[in-house]
Amino acid sequence: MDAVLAKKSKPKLKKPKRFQVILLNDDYTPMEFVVEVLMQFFSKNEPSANAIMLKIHLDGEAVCGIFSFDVAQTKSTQVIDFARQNDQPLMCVIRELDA
Ligand code: TYC
Repeated sequence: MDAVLAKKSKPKLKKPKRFQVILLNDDYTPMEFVVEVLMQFFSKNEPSANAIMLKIHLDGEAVCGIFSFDVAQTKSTQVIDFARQNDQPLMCVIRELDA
């Protein structure tokens, strides 16, 4: 009986997509509020929260974390809800990495 050789199939594993959560600068949200957001929602310590806040203030935006789509979306919504509850215009967006 002839041997049947199974063709070696390539593993079809796709890399999971990653999403940056980005805070945007504005002229109104207090710096201390942004530092609080970075500590509360992105688990930053105070020096690193301060550094990220200043980068946003100077450059217009900064990446606060990289997550799966669901986590990124949830964080962004939570930050915007928290800002609106406190009457702040702070904006948070997500951006796909390597898209
Ligand atoms: N630019 C704001 C101010 O001068 C501070 C600020 C920083 C606002 C970061 C938003 O994502 C932000 N009060």
